[in-house]
Amino acid sequence: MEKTFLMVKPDGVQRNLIGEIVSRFEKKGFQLAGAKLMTISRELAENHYGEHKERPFFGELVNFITSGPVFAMVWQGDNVIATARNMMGKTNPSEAAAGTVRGDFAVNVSNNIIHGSDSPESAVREIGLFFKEDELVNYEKAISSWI
Ligand code: 3AN
Repeated sequence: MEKTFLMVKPDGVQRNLIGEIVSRFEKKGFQLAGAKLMTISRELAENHYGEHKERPFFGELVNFITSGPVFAMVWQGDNVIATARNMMGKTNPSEAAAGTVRGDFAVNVSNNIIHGSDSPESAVREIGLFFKEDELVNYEKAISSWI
């Protein structure tokens, strides 16, 4: 089953949005396969955001993501990578549609509440960066055949 990496960023944790965000993905019908509250080291942050190394906001991005705890998650389900991106909304919250996480809760592109893998390749890479194999749980849900 397809898996993606989602993370409530420090602003989302500070604003008590973990439950709201988890609830949205649960209600949609996706299955939580792993989760942990953690503080990201600079090394992990620089690795995770490696593709943005040359961008002018890279330093700010690393400072922000290491500034406080994040809630890292792995979710699974049909088309979860693309669907989760839709549920997150556009990177810039001022362009994110109402009903999306960023559209409903964020105003600033630097503090946009949630991260989600943008492709199957980044999902595999990011899950591997944040989770050990034995931290992911596979379990049957009786409801899974209904959605
Ligand atoms: P997304 O998180 O929607 O995949 P990316 O991968 O383009 O967006 O950017 C990664 C993160 O970098 C964003 N979540 C956002 O926090 C930050 N970011 C993107 N563009 C800017 C910008 N112009 N100024 C400041 N931060 C930015």
